[in-house]
Order: sequence, then structure tokens, then C-alpha cells
Amino acid sequence: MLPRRSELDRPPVANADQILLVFALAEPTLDPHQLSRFLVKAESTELHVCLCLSKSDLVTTNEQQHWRSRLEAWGYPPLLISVYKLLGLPELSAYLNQQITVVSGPSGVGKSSLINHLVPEANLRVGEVSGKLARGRHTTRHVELFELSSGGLLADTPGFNQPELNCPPEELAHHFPEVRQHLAIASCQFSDCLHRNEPGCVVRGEWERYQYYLDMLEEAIAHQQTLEKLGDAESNVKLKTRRQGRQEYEPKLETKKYRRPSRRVQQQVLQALQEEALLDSDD
Ligand SMILES: Nc1nc2c(ncn2[C@@H]2O[C@H](COP(=O)(O)OP(=O)(O)OP(=O)(O)O)[C@@H](O)[C@H]2O)c(=O)[nH]1
Ligand SMILES: [Mg+2]
Ligand SMILES: [Zn+2]
Repeated sequence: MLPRRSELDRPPVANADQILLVFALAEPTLDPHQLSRFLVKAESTELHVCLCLSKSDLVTTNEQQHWRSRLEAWGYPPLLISVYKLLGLPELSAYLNQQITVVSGPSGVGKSSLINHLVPEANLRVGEVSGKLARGRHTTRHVELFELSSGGLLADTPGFNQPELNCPPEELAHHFPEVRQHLAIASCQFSDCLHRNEPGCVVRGEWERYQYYLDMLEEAIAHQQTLEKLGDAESNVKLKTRRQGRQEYEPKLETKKYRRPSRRVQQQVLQALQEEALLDSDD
């Protein structure tokens, strides 16, 4: 096994250099909230993120231009492609050259179709999109690496629709290029500013995704609180400070195991488990 330079948990891929996030311009409809969640999730890996908009053959040039300038303002100049009409593919190939790239995105956006075009011998199964929302059908079920003839590896991955936002609340803002840009020229009055209502905040303001940031922040805070409570309820070790300030974990007393957790903790654990089950079934 080679040493690991990077490691993703979902999809499980080690030593990737970059993420190619694929979203379709249509079929399924491009949802800016969903795209933002994927972008934040991708940024949290600290790998380089490239945004690719597929199925450009399905929309007008006006629509293409709309998304191009909107996403440029977010900090992600997109690469527009069509596998059907063979558009934008040489530019994309240049980006993939000699790199290990994870291809990620919702189900049905054409990840496997793209890889089939770039690596014909991959011969991947491709699925129809269906239903009113033209959702994908989760055709790809596993992660596989393919070798590009020009050098480099591409990982096909199963699409999923709702990435979980599990980054610490104080890190969230750094996953928005717009915020990084603000903070490169000025600082908030408080170093631990969460950019909500704090005085002297330089991030709060009129950028398009500011409300998305606030919504995701609420979610990240709730997620952290659930984790803390789960930890409290389930942990069977406790931190003990010994002589000379040395800290050690020691098992909690046996009797603890039989003590009923409080109703409140039981409720929270249940709720967290239910949410987890819902997220899984959404995939
Ligand atoms: N119009 C158009 N349709 C495309 C294009 N590329 C792929 N498709 C269609 O999009 C549908 C989904 O393609 P897939 O390659 O299976 O999508 P995927 O992203 O791998 O989906 P999952 O494996 O479910 O995550 C198929 O019906 C493809 O034929 C394109 O450039 N234009
Ligand atoms: Mg696929
Ligand atoms: Zn601030």
C-alpha cells in the first residue's frame, strides 16, 4: 500500500489530486442550492475543485451565458461540455492530463457517459434520467479508476443527491471563495466571527450565496451539537487528569452502563439516527 497524501470518505478514494464536479445544465435541472452543497463539500477536502457543466446541448446560449457569469461570481468559472455534441472536451482533457481526478456529482448528470467518451474501453453502464424532476437512477454503484491514454487516472463514482455538511461551523466560511476574497483584503473585528450579526463583520453583505452560507451554518451548528450529544451518550471512557497534568482515558464504572440515559439524550440520539437513515434513503 502506498502512503496516503489525501483520502476521501465519500466516495472512498485515496491520493486523488483534484475533484471534477459535474452538474448538468438540464436533466436533471441545475439547482443552485444543491450545487453549492456539493461545492462546499468538495472544498472541505482541500483538493482542487473544477466545475464542469454537462449537457450543454440541452440549453440555449443565453442560458449557458447566464450560468457562466453567475458561477464566475461564485468563484468557479465553469467548463461547459456536451458528450453528445462533442463540445468542450479538449479543454477538459487538458485539465485531466497526468492527474488523479475524482469525478463527482448528482446521479444522472452524465459522469459515466463522460468517462466512456474519454476511456472507451471502460464501457460503463449509463442510465436514463426519469420522472418529473428528471432525476438520475443511481446507475453507477461502485468506485472505479480508469487510465487515460494520455496519462492520468479518472475515478467514476456513484452519484448522490444530498451531501452531508459535517464540517465544523467555524470552518464553513473558508469553503466559499467569495468569503476568502473578502478576508484577503480586510478582517472581521472578531477573530472567531461567524459572519452573522457580529459588529465589524466584513463578510456579511450583498453576495449571492450569503443566504446559502447562513443556512448551511445553521445546519453545521446543529450537526455539531448532535455529534457532541451522541458522544456524551455513547462514550464509555472518560478523560481523567493524572499526576503532572497527564491525561488518560479510563473506562467508566460498570454501573454506568445500566444507568438509563436521560429522556432528552435518548430523543436526540433517536433523531440523529433517523436523520442518518433519511439521508441514506435519499441516496
Ligand atoms: N443531452 C445529453 N445527455 C447526456 C449527455 N451525457 C450523458 N447524457 C445522458 O444522461 C443520462 C445519465 O448518464 P450517466 O452517464 O449514466 O450519468 P451518471 O452521472 O453516471 O449517473 P449515476 O451513475 O446514476 O450517478 C443518460 O441518459 C445519458 O445518455 C450529453 O452530453 N447530453
Ligand atoms: Mg454513473
Ligand atoms: Zn465576519
